[in-house]
Amino acid sequence: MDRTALFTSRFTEHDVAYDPPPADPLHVGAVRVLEANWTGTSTVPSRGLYPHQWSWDSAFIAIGLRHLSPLRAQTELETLLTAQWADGRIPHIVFNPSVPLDAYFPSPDFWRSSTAGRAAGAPRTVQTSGIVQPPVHALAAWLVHQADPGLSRARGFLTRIYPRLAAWHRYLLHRRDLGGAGLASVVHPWEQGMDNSPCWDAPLARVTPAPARSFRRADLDHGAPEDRPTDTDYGRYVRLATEYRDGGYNDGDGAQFAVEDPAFNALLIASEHALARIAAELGATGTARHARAERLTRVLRERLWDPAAGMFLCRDVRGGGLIPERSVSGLVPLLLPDLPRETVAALVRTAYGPHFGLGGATRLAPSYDLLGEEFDPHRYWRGPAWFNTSWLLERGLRTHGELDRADALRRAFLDIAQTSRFAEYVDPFTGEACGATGFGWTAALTLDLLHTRPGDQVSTAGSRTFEMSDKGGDDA
Ligand code: 9WN
Repeated sequence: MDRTALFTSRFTEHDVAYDPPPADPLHVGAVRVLEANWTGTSTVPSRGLYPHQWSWDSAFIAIGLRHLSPLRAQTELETLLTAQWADGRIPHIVFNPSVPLDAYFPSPDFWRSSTAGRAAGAPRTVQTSGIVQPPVHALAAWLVHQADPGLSRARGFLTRIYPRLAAWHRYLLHRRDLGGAGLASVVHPWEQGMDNSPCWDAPLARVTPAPARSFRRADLDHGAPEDRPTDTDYGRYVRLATEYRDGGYNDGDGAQFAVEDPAFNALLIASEHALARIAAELGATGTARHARAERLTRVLRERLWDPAAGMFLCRDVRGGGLIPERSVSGLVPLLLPDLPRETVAALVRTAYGPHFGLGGATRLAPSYDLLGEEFDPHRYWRGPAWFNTSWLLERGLRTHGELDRADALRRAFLDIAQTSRFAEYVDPFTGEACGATGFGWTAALTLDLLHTRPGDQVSTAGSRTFEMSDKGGDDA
């Protein structure tokens, strides 16, 4: 397909925010993936494996899509937010009713959102899951706004979505503060987004798996069993989701799995800064939100920093301690600019040391400790590299002035995105493609990095604390 066709077919000229798009084959390939995965109102992560709308996927996708079509990027987030529950939660999946039930498990008839979720305020018009995913949304909304503020203001984009994003953060900061210290807990491994991480092994060991015959795994229709979670782990995921559903998706003290995760909370803090900027854009003051984000950054350090590991760890709220497993999640807080200088230095040392191998053995950040007993370069979230986490680290490095390292990671990301055909994830040593190809966030974040200049100190994160060159002015 030639470039003109790409931009006159469904991305109309009106959509395109800059003129003209580069004739770079990587750019063209990324656009093609986003075209193929677009449903008319949102973008699927993958046509085969993940044929519905996923929450944090859509936020990452909007961040890339804004370079092509700010209108479509706004629509992506708006579609997701129409599925928000009255208690503020944004569900991790919004189901497409035209996709057959057996295309993905757990399907809408498992979650039963409109009945089991009634008391929690699930929408009646759309079927969703009942759990959540990391809160990248306010960050994405602010970046999308910045791509075309005129269009955003004309459409009342931020005015309409601000109350929904504020309710989302309220839900996480209050209903999900299961540890009582101010951080949000996840109540299911799928909520954190790194489903099969060895960090969950200890808290999951307390969960009795649902019998294998009680459900049918659709993921094995698409992926090799040795790369996917085991049946026992799947049985535990199903048990946890079933109990949450049968309790009416109520967030009391009942959850047997409750974990404070560093990436989930770092993204919440980054999004809280972004929400402060959105408030300021709408004429309110952002001071309280910025202050809260700074306070949460301190709590994150107090609760989850492990000096010996030189990184953040997960806290098992039910088991009562830090989980001694090193996951890439524990490096993601690097994107928080209020971290003390020595914390930043330790995180960079850890990322570039023997456990994660950046700048040496690995090309992109592995999802799990290279030296960990459970490390496997191909099994889901137990070693392979995902593009969204490397993008977050790239942003973090740039935020803290580690420009040479950020540029090298950006280069590796772009090279591997191209050679892997926008894979879902890759072998961290070789860049060999794993899982699905034509993956939504891989293509979208490729576009975002193509729009980043090497040596650029300004992060795209958009909150005051991310925009190094910004002089403030958030309290209009
Ligand atoms: C469960 C869609 C999602 C991602 C997650 C990734 C995987 C689902 C699954 O796919 O999770 O939500 O079936 O394994 O782990 O991060 O959002 O791309």
